Amino acid sequence: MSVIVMGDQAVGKTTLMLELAKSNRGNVQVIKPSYDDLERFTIDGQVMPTDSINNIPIELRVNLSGNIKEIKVNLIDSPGEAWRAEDSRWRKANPQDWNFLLTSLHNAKFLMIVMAPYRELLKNNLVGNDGLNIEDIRFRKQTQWKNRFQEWINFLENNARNNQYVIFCLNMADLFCNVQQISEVLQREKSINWMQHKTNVLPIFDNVRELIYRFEQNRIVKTQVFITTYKARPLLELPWLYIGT
Ligand SMILES: Nc1nc2c(ncn2[C@@H]2O[C@H](COP(=O)(O)OP(=O)(O)O)[C@@H](O)[C@H]2O)c(=O)[nH]1
Ligand SMILES: [Mg+2]
Repeated sequence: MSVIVMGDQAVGKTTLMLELAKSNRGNVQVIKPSYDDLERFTIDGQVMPTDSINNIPIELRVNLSGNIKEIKVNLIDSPGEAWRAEDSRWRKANPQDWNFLLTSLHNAKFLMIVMAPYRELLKNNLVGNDGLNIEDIRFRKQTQWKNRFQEWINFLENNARNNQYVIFCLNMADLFCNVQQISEVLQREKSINWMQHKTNVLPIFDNVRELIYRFEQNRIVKTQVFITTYKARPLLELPWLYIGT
């Protein structure tokens, strides 16, 4: 099965994949490729901006409440420019790549949309601790963030099939909530009730909840929402447990 990872520039798409391969502990293990193989996506320990489409076959071992399952996933990482809705410069300059992405999207079982948090959601101290600035252009103001979300919905309405699993990941959770605390709660859970999970996470998507509901109305497969961060393993793994279920 294939998973396509979409999202604007520098929101953490590549990091989510790389970090998953970094550790062999936890409920999701990357059997192949090794982190060393994936290091070609980094330079001096930093993730390089993705300037081309990377189609990476990975083998995962997921532990679903004691039930071990090995899954093969074709992970398609993409450059953020490809998804810029406001101008299609990249698409015009790279027609073949764009075609490949659209075809991949059409054939994928899971569509993962990674987003940075909006500015008002951020906690000043957490952002500061990470050496980031709240004014960073990745952190859109709430209204702009909502508009961007609407653009994703429009895009999905035009390009996604209604039996594909759409996953919204609000990444960089470490900048807006206590990820340690959430991780501990997650680790205590024996099995995950995905409906309940969605109910728990949706309040963070409150300003776009109506957009999500409207989008879902005519879909065979409902959407799923996550808050993710590479800084807390349980949150990093969760979308993959869902995919493995
Ligand atoms: N604080 C924080 N920074 C992150 C997180 N994920 C990614 N980043 C940072 O965001 C930058 C862009 O990440 P990258 O994976 O290249 O984004 P991509 O362009 O979407 O693939 C890097 O400097 C990462 O270290 C996260 O969960 N928390
Ligand atoms: Mg990238």
